[in-house]
Amino acid sequence: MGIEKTFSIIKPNAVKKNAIGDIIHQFETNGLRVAAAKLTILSKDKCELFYAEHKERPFFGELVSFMTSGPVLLMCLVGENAVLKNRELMGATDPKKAEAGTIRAKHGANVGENAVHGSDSQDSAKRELAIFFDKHEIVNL
Ligand code: FUP
Repeated sequence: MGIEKTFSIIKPNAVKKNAIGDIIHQFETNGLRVAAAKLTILSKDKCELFYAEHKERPFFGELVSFMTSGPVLLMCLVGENAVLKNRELMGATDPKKAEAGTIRAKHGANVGENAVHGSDSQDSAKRELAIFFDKHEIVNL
């Protein structure tokens, strides 16, 4: 609780459909601020490190191949209760099960191409931010 940082990715399918602005608008109108941002294409190595907990899952290969298939927007979001707030705004992992109005309901294509990633805890946020950002790249707001 309190002011937190969380890690967010706008995934290749959402970048491709030109939804970056709409997704950031959802964050900004719901109390989250962008404290760092990078548009990049993930390397296979970094992507596998990032998703290491899913290594043994049957969808791992497909997940890495999708996440490295085009540009993504990596962000640090800051705000009150940011980890949970971001998860609420994203909606359920499977866009078909995500509540209407959530980012995944609006921009997700299927459970793999689900438009956004958001850290699931403060510990994950710290680990994930450290993979993609140097400390000095995250501004104090
Ligand atoms: P979430 O925390 O909502 O991103 O969901 P998970 O950590 O369970 O899943 C991580 C990523 O694995 C999802 F974004 C998409 C992918 N995934 C699949 O491709 N197939 C599945 O059946 C489950 C997850």
